Amino acid sequence: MIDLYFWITDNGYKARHMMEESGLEYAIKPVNIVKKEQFNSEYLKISPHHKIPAIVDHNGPEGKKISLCESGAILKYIGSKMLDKLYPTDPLNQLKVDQWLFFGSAQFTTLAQQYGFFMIRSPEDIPPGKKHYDNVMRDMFGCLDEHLASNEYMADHFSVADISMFADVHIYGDKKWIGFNDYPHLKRWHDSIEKRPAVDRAWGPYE
Ligand SMILES: N[C@@H](CCC(=O)N[C@@H](CS)C(=O)NCC(=O)O)C(=O)O
Repeated sequence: MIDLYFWITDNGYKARHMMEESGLEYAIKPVNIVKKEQFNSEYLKISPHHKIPAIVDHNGPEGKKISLCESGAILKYIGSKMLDKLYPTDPLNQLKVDQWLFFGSAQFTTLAQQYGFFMIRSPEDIPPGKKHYDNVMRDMFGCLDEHLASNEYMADHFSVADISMFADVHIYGDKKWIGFNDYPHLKRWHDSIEKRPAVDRAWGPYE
């Protein structure tokens, strides 16, 4: 059994999508970050930098109970439990997946969160911040679109790399934000992933 510490954010949905793809038994433990529950002392032992998502696997390596935070590490860990399905064991394929998995968690989502801050959550209107992150997001959408013009998925097959990117493409691909008009290949990729039953379950109600 795996406990998933979750809230309804891009990173939360990434981890929940991963759990749904894995078929592993898991239970959602909501951590309401609006109510600052991520600062509870028990939770900080699992996620020292007060972030969701995190997991506790009661049957981790060597049967030991482990905890893990950072969405990229969680995707890789759960993918590795799935016997080659979403995180390849072959070293060359692994490199391709790692490149885009790290891009997804270290670059894409981190900057998408800044876009979200300036466009949606900032209490003040800050036009230079909006302009900067709008350019950054369009640059990243363009890079993904170009890659997907000649690749069905981020690596050779559907993998944790795609899961890592999907949540923010899904949120900011909405026409209210960046939209897909200039990114037809990214739209094709997004729409094919959106149809996966695991996505439907992961983005549905959690209680
Ligand atoms: N690099 C981390 C980022 C996680 C993150 O930014 N989590 C946000 C929600 S999406 C959070 O928990 N924020 C609460 C806080 O910063 O206190 C990951 O990929 O898991």
